Amino acid sequence: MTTKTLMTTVAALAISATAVMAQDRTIGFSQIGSESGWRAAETTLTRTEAEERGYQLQFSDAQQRQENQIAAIRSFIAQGVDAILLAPVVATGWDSVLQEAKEAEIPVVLLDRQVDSSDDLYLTAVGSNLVHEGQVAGEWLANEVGDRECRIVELQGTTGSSPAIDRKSGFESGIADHANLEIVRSQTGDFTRALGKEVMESFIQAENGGKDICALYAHNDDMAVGAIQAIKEAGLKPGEDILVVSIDGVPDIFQAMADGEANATVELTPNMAGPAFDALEAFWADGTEPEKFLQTESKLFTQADDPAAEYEARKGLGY
Ligand code: GZL
Repeated sequence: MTTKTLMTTVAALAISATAVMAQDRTIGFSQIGSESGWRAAETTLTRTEAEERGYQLQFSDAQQRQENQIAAIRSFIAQGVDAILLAPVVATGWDSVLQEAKEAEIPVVLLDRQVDSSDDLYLTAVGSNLVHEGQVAGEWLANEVGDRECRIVELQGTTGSSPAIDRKSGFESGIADHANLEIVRSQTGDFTRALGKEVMESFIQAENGGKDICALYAHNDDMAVGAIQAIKEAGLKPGEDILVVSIDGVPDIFQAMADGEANATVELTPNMAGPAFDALEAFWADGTEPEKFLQTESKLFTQADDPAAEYEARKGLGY
């Protein structure tokens, strides 16, 4: 056998061994639910990524209830999965179930949200800098309004979730040096379009038919899209009478921006599974311990960034 043939054979064996190793792997994924377009995209991309890497994915949709996530994790432990992906709906209440996974020697990777538990209870967390996202949104609005008085209404994410906590504090720091900007009403829309619309209707009613509102800051695009509908139904022009800034970068917010009905979004990548699986594969290969936080990038988009093209680029990516 020539050296070249030998090398080709070795390479082929190495690839097939990796594939066999991956095919032996079963991953439990405790997903929050399908509350937003972004969440749907994250689920789609996780399924695709697992399939491409030859993993068996056990998927659980918690319908945004922590007790369902905890039950799913316990079921994954009982099944003896090789790893668990967890997108934690809220930040607290995970210590005991994460301790059970640790005792079962099943690595847990957090996706897109953080937990208050000690970081020795999970392998790593993949996500964006949520505070930074809020700060970028606040700084954009401050720059946009200049010295004009601006009464802001805020649609918060799910109460007790790390994005709701961090995006609120980040936005407040982004406007802190601008006394002419003030958050006058703030309430959770639970990251959904329906509740975002409903809460915005109450803000409009409380604020002189919306005429006293200068801007909406929504912790995700889906609540902003719902609020845009409420603004239009009140006879006002979203994007003009009321500026709209939010976070995620889902296709429909780019469509709204192209229509002049939204002004800015901070993009959050839905591909958290790629870095998660890379970290798990390094850990399985030779015990490599990853950093405890693998940060994904955030990028501001405004109406100046060809939103129609950005819409086309994201349409059909599982949102
Ligand atoms: C943020 C993520 C949030 C998205 C929302 O990392 O947890 O959850 O911004 C989703 O669209 O509901």
